[in-house]
Amino acid sequence: MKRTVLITGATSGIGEACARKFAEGGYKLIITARRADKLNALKAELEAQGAEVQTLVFDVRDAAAAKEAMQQVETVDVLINNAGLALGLEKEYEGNLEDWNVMIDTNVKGLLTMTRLVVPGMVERNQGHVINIGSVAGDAAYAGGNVYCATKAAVKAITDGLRIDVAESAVRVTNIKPGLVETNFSNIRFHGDTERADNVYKGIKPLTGEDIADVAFYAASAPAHVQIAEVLVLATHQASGSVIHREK
Ligand code: NDP
Ligand code: 8X3
Repeated sequence: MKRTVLITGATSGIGEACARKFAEGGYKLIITARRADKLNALKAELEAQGAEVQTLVFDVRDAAAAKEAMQQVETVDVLINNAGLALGLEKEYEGNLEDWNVMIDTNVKGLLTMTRLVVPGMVERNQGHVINIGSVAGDAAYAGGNVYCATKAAVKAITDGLRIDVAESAVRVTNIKPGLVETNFSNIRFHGDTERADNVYKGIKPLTGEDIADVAFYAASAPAHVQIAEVLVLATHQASGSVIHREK
């Protein structure tokens, strides 16, 4: 029987690349995000290639909406908690309170909501895999990263905590921590300032969503006794969240 992957934030970047990769790998897909038009376009594209795709439109910050949407879901074998964002790069003492709330509510509380909704079924079936998309930003703060870095440090602690709590079961838990990945991430971070967003990737060949999808797919495909607990994936000329070598 086909395995099912549920991917949050599948309308762009890493989540969209995961959808393509897992569809190609023979999974049944449940793709979720807020933008119905983008989800439907991806569904049509993947179904034309023979995949079975269900879409769920909800905001991961809305726990009631997530719960209601999940009532349409039977079994999830792999949950990819990917929906997330950074907003702003201000100094912590000059930051925007609303931006902070959105990041914390999405990256931390949204991920927890999905975990709480999906993992009980995995434990009951003694089978499943949770793949959280953390970040190099969670390893150490960088200038202006403050609250975003904190949310990704929280993702690390939440992932490690879940791994401990399901250790008696066959459920596997993975934290993938990418460095610079060229997606819509920086456009969102800089509130649509495309020039500033483009500068993030100047002078370095960044990772792509596909690079991260490959790692997620590998983790999900490893033999059942192998748990890829954590993976830090950086572009070759990036050494940490703040050390990036750029060609002039
Ligand atoms: P994108 O902006 O390209 O994609 C973000 C996705 O998240 C979109 O599909 C968006 O869908 C979804 N999303 C955002 N907020 C919500 C919400 N409240 N509810 C539901 N879905 C939401 O960025 P990336 O692909 O780069 O980011 C994906 C993940 O990877 C994030 O967690 C990010 O922190 C992490 N990451 C990114 C890195 C990078 O350099 N790009 C590096 C390390 C980690 P929609 O708007 O349709 O709801
Ligand atoms: C996204 C990567 O380095 O911009 O998590 O924080 S970074």
